[in-house]
Amino acid sequence: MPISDTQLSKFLSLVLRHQPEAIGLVLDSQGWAGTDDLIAKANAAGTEFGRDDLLRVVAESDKKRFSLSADAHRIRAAQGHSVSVELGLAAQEPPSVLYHGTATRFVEAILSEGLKPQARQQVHLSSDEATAERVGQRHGKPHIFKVDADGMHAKGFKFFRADNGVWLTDHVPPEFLA
Ligand code: HQG
Repeated sequence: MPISDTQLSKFLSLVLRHQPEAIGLVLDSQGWAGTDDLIAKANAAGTEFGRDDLLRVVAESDKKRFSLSADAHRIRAAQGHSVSVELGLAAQEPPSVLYHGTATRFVEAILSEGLKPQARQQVHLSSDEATAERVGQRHGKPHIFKVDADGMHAKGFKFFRADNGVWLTDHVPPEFLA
């Protein structure tokens, strides 16, 4: 059965971030899959879509979740992986302040342990508060942490900017959180 664009976007997040093996797909070390391979394996596993559908969902993704190679024959998730991938991003100087939205029930643990990647490969941060608020709402009553990215950068912590603008870092110790 053909699927909606929203379902296709969720399906792509699942196989490109978390469970490529669900359809027998293998990502390379940087998280890329061949688009033809992806389409063939998805269709064989009962998730029907074509190349046009794939390109439309990639282009229209609100958060630009997926990146295409220059020749559009390879695709990967811009961020959010739980499978181990090396995105190959160069470390960059972050904006002086970054934001992380979470749920109020996690605040106490975060203040004692800092921000940890949990199931993902890295901690996800945003450059604006509104995005952080939306991210936090996914988990419950939102709480926004301000991250002293400038202070972390000065201490040698590395920051990476995913293709879609999300900022990534390995761990944010509590002393950099407000
Ligand atoms: C929390 C979405 C307890 C953390 C979004 C978060 C984002 C802790 C949750 C992207 C903790 C993990 C990522 C600690 C962190 N103790 N809880 N020490 N450290 N946490 O979903 O950042 O729509 O893995 O605060 O827009 O919410 O999927 O991460 O609440 O960019 O494209 O543990 O996913 O993008 O949750 O979201 P997640 P996230 P997509």
